[in-house]
Amino acid sequence: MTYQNYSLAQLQHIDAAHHLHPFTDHRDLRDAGARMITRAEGPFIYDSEGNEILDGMAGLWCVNVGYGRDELAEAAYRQMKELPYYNSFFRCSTPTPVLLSQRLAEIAPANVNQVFYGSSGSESNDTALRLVRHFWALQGRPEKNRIISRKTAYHGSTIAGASLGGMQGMHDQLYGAVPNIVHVMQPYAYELALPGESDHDFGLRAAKAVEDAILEAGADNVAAFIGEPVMGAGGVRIPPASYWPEIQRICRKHDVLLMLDEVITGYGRTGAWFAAQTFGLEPDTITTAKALTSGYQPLSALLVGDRIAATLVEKGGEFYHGYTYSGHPVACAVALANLDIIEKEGLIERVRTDTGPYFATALQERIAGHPLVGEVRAIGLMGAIEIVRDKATKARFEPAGDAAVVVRDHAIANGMMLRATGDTMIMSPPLIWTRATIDMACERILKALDLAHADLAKRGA
Ligand code: PXG
Repeated sequence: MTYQNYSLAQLQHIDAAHHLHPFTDHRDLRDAGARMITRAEGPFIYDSEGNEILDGMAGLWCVNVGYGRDELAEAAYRQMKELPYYNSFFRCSTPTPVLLSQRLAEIAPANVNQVFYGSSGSESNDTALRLVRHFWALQGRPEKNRIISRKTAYHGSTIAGASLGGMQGMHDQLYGAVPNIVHVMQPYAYELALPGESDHDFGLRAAKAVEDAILEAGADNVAAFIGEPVMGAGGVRIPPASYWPEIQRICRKHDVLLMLDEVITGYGRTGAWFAAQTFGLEPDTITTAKALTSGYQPLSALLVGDRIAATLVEKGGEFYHGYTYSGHPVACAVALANLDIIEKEGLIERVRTDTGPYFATALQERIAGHPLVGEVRAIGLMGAIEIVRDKATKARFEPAGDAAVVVRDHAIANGMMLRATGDTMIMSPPLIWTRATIDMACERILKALDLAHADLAKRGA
C-alpha cells in the first residue's frame, strides 16, 4: 500500500503514535501534526495538500543540486543492481569509494589526500576526534589530547558530536560529555563585538580566545582546534576576515591541529569546493557530509591531511575504528554522480561570481531595511537575517526565539521554507538558484516580515 491511500490526518495520527522525530518537542508535534512533504522538483518542495514551497534550506543544508535529478537515481539504481553492498574491512574494497576518494583528493586543499567514510556528519566527527587523539598518541604524546571548540558550535548529535559542539541545551542532556573538550567564545560580531570595536579587531580578539585556551592548558596538552568555517546551525555566523588566518597562525605556532567541520560549507556552499579554500586554510581534517551526495544518500567523508595520514600509515598498527557502511558502494556512486553535476553545471563558479554576490546584495538592499531586521549576512549561498524589536539598540522580542518562529510560519504559509534558530532566520538554498529565484525568495521573505511585524505589533510585543 502506498501513502497515497492515507489521508493527511491518518498519516499525522500514525506519525504521532510511532515516530519519534529529531530535535522535537513531541507533545507540541502531537498537538500540531507534522507537515507531510511528499515530493519535490528543482528548487521546490510540495506537501501532501499540494502546496508548493520554495526550499530556502536545501532540505537541511544538503540538496545542493536541487531535487528530481535522474542522474543520481540512475547511479544508485545501477550500483544496486551490480553490487548493492560490500564492506571495506579485511583488505576488501569496492570501486566507487576508491574513485570517489581520488576525486575528493583532487578537489580538497593540496595537503589533504586521504578519506575515511561514514554515513553522517556526526559519525565523521567521531572519527575525526578519535583520529586526532590517536595521531598524537602515535607520536608518543598521548597527553596532547585536549580539543578546543566554540560555544554555540554544532558538530552533530552523537555523544562525541554533542560534546564537541557548544550548544548548552545539548550539553545539559548529555549526562556525561566526552572529557577534555573546552569551548571558547565564537566570532559573532553582531552580539559580541564591543561598542566601537571594528570587525577586524573583534576577529582578532575572538581568535585570541583560542590562543588563551591553548596557553591555559599548555600547548603540550592540546591536540586540536575544531570549528565550522561559518557556524551554520548556530545562525550562519560569518567570522570577520581577520579570524581564520589568525586561527591558522595560532595553531601552527603551538603545533595544534586544525580541524574544520565543513558538513554545511562543503561542496560549493561558499563559492569554492570547500570553505577552507574560500578562507585560504590548510586544515588537518575536514569533516564533510550532506551535499557530498546532495542528500540523495546518507554519506559522510572525513578528509584527512597528509601529516595525520602519513603517521597513521608509517607507524602502522590497526586503527580500531570503522562502520559497516564506511565507503558504501551505492552512496559513493551517488556522490560521484553528484560531484559530476556540480562540476558540469559550473554551480560553484556561479555561486562565486553571480548568484552569491547577487544574493548578498539582494538581502542588503531589499531585506536589511525592514523594521524587524537588525542585520543581514551572506557568504556564497548561505544567509542570515537577525530579527529584532529595535534596530538601533538590537533589543530582541520576548520570549527569546518567539519572533523568528512567527516570521518562519508566515514564510512557509507564503511558499518560502526558512529556518528559525534563536532569533535568527537562516537560509541555505540549493546552488541551482538563479537571480530570478533569489528575487522570488526576497519577495516572499518581505511579505512574511510584514505579516510578522503586524502580528508582533498586535501582541504589543
Ligand atoms: N557538523 C555540522 C557543522 C553540522 O551542521 C553535523 C556536523 C552533523 O551531521 P549529521 O549528518 O550527523 O546530522 C551537522 C548537521 C539545523 C540542523 O537545525 C543542522 C544539522 C543537522 C540537523 C539540523 O540547522 N547539521
